[in-house]
Amino acid sequence: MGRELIDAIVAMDDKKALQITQDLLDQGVAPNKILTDCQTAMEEVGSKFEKCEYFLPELIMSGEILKQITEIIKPELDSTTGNGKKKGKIVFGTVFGDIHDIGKDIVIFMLESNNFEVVDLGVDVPIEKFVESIKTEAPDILGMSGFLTKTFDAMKDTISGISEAGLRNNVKIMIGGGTVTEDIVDYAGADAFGETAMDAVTLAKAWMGGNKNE
Ligand code: B12
Repeated sequence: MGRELIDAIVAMDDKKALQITQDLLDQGVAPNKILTDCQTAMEEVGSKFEKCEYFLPELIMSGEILKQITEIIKPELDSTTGNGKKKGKIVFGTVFGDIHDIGKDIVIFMLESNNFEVVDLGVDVPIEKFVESIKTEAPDILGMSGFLTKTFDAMKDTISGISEAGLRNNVKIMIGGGTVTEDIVDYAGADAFGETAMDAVTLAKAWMGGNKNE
């Protein structure tokens, strides 16, 4: 069934992909497993794009399908609901030069579901906006998404800007998204990398002194 979902997304069959998602949820398949299949599908779409088998319209369409799937599974994702005391404040954004927001929005949703307060700066966020928000929002953590190889430099430049403003020790910084890997942590001067939205939650809980398995 997982493969069927992947194939439906890659074939841009939105109706089928949404139906399979609903069927999988009805069968009790974990929403995180569905998300993993979606990431696999997006990698396949991405590689077809690289090989010039797909073009920009397919990237856009796959993004639209994934957004709709996310809406269906959001209510089913694991969360520690409740209006309890917030565990910490996080400023989050996709770095400048980059407008990918699907992964970012899933991470923010998971953080909020796990009782973190998140300020979403959006996409293509200039260095100054990150710096300003650290001053005004005084977050515990800064999260940055980036999906293009060129955004490794945007992450590095943003963190340099934060250091130059004398604010680097005020926040823990986590990075992630599409092409980002563990190696970029040192390159950009961040504190940690996360591969999935759940990794972001685990990191945030660990940094705020919470129990990771809570
Ligand atoms: C959909 C898509 C688009 C859509 C985006 C729609 C949207 N609203 O986001 C559109 C059509 C706009 C787009 C545009 C472009 N795209 Co595009 N896109 C994709 C695609 C197919 C899927 C991305 C996606 O949504 N994945 C699904 C999500 C759920 O997964 P995720 O992003 O990895 O997020 C998860 C984790 O990474 C993690 N995470 C994410 N952020 C963070 C942050 C932290 C702190 C942590 C801990 C974790 C974390 O949690 C998320 C959930 O688990 C990827 C292919 C790929 N393999 O990713 C290409 C891809 C990213 N795009 C690519 C390119 C080249 C482009 C364009 C330059 C194309 C063009 N010629 O115009 C433009 C760039 C525009 C810009 N300036 O940003 C390339 C980048 C190549 C590179 N190495 O730089 C890719 C890799 C495709 C490819 N293989 O060639 N794209």
